[in-house]
This record gives sequence, structure tokens and C-alpha cells, in this order.
Amino acid sequence: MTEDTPQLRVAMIGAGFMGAAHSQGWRTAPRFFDLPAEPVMSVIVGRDAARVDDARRRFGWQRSATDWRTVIDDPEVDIVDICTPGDSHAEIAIAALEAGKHVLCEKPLANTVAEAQEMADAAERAAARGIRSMVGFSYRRVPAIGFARNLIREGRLGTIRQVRALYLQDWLRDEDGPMTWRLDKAAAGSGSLGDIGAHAIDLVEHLTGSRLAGVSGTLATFVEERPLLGETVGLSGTASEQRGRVTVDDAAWFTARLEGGSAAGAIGAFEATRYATGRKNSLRIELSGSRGAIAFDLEAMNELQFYDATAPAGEQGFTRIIVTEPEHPYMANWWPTGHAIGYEHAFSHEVVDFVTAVTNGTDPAPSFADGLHIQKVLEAVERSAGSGSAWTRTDDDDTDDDSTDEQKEA
Ligand code: SOE
Repeated sequence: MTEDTPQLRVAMIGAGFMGAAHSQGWRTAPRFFDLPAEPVMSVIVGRDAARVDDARRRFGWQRSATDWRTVIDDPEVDIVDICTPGDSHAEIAIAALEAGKHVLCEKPLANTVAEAQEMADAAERAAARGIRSMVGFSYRRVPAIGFARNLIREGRLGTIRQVRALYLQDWLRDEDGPMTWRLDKAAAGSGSLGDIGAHAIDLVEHLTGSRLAGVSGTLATFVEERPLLGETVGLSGTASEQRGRVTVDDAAWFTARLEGGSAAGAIGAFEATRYATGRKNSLRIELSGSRGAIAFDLEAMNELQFYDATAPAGEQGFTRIIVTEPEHPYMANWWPTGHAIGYEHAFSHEVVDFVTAVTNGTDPAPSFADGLHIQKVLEAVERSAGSGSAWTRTDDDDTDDDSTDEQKEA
């Protein structure tokens, strides 16, 4: 960057786990990548003045504020980055887009299809005025995922017939673990399904360029009440005798049929759970194709397993590729070959791609329309689970207009 590099002033709303991860992205991206514009960490917003000011100091934001509405009207803000629980995404995003701010919004896009639809409509209106929006499905930016996608686009897997996508965590395994906003439907929309299952859906669609067209699902809530902490659900404080009601799924299982792309006609098995004892953050994708297969596990995120079914029969086997070569997506800007990167780097890559699209005037992916589609899949799983696992169309009747980024690029 030079003195002539334009600036993009960022307001980030939310100072929790995702606020910390996004701060890392905003701070690090311009230091390791040559961006066409310099992101300026202008203002961080959170409800509690003392906490948000602490976050401002630790993460390196210029100032802090307690009311998100003040940044929407602020002419000194160009980008609004939404890292709040899902129940406020729609209101903030629509207001920001209407005020002419570019918007990066954490996943899942919203808590309901109706909200996601309004957001996608607002994004479309804003796009006509050159205002960009993107959903923060950060795992798309893991180099091993980008590399796997390239292999698929080169035809190295052939036609993909079977898809396995599991997102396994175990942080709810302890029945006395506290209630948090992530267990409250009003705040989070759904449980494992939306919080982590949405990543599995997005990755499968991103990798294959296919769409989940129909699903059959089951949801389970294993522990229905948990101790409340302090006075406010989800904030740290002293343990209390009071218990809060868990109103979301603890685990979601579903099968799916895919349409379009490299996995047209494929069947898929999906699982999202926070009760997978021993699995801490294991997002596993396995795609089986006519010419090859890939297997990925986020717990070993610098590796991709690739099986070349066109090799001589006696030489076939899964190859463990360490995805740290300069030719792998994003890796040329990090460390020498073989030096691993981590969870937080995907957020830096997200910033790189978003800032590049905003500056160059191109549409970043995944779009709010893509986020709406995923919301429809989540809702279809819930409807299916509510009707004895009946086969349920995702009702993505906009498929023609609302093509995936892969289809658009093709
Ligand atoms: C963020 O991308 C996120 O989905 C979090 O919201 C989840 O809680 C985390 O486990 C995975 O990443």
C-alpha cells in the first residue's frame, strides 16, 4: 500500500467470539496482503460500555460505541461488519445497506427465511447503487478448501456421487454447562443446525457448485435446561441456581439430494452436533467421485487427503497433501513451505476478498442471496424434522436467478 491507497473505514458491531476473530482479520490482512484499499479499524460497537472499550483497546480499534445506530448514520464509516447474534442481523444489515454502507455479515445470514429474504432484497437494491454485501462463511477461505475446490473444478474427482459433511463439536457434553445465547432460539434462530451445520452446507455447495434441493432430517435436544450465569444469559458471571430453557437443537442429522454442479444427482449425509465427545472442532468433508475423492478435517486444517482413482490400481491410496505451498490459495502471503496456519487466518482471507471486491466493484461471494438459500435449507431440515423426517424440498425456486458463485464464474 502507498500513500495513494484509498481507505475503507470499518465499523464492527459485536465484541464477542466473532468480534475477536474479525478484529484479527481486519488487523492482519493489510499487513500480509497487498490490498487495493486500506481497511481502517474505526469503531467497535457493543452494548456494554466498559467491555466494548476493553475490546477496543485489546483489538486495536480507534474508538468504541454502544449504539449501532450511530455508526449507520456516520459519514466516516464505509463498511459495517456484523458480528452480533442472529436476531439483530436483519435490522442492522438492512439499515446499513440503505445508508450506503458495504456490509459483511456473520453466518447464518439471519434467524428465519423471512428475514433472510428481506436482507437479500435490500442487498440487491444496494448492489444497483454499487454497495456490496457478503456473508461470513469463513471456512471457504481455508487454503485446503480452496485447493480442493480447484481440483474439483479441474475435473479431478469426476462426477461426485456421494457427499459426507459432518461438523462435530463437544462443548455441550457437560450437562451442567451454562446456558448461552447460542442455546436460545429467539437469539440464535437454531442450534447446531444453523451455527455449525450451515458451514457444512455452505462448504459442500461451494466445493461442488451444486445445491441441496431436498432434505430429510432429524433434530435432537438432549439437555433441555441449563444453569443461568449471572443476570444475563450468555454473559460471564457467577453461577446461579436458576435454570434457563434450551430452545434449540443440540444435534441435527439429515440426508440430502443435490442438483447442478459437479455433484448433480448426488446424495449427501450431513451431521451437526455439539455432543460428539472428543471432537472439538471437526468439520469433515468427504466427497466421492468417479475419478477421485477428497477428505478434509478442520482439526487438521493444513492437510487435504486426495485419492486419484485414475492412478494404476496398485498405486492408489489417499495422499496426504500438506497445503502450505505458495501455489496453494492464499499461502504465498504467509510462511515458508510447511509452516502451518490456523483458524484465524480464514478471517484474514475473508477481509482480503471482501476489500478487494468492494474496491474493484465486483460482487463478493457468498452473497446475501446465497445466504438466503442456505437459510431455506436450514428451514427445510427443521420442517422435515417436525414432520417425521418427511422428504422436504428446500423450495429454492430462485435457483435460476440465484446461481452459486461457481455457476456465475463458469
Ligand atoms: C463462526 O464462523 C462459527 O460458525 C461460530 O459461530 C461457531 O460457533 C464456531 O464453532 C464455528 O465458527
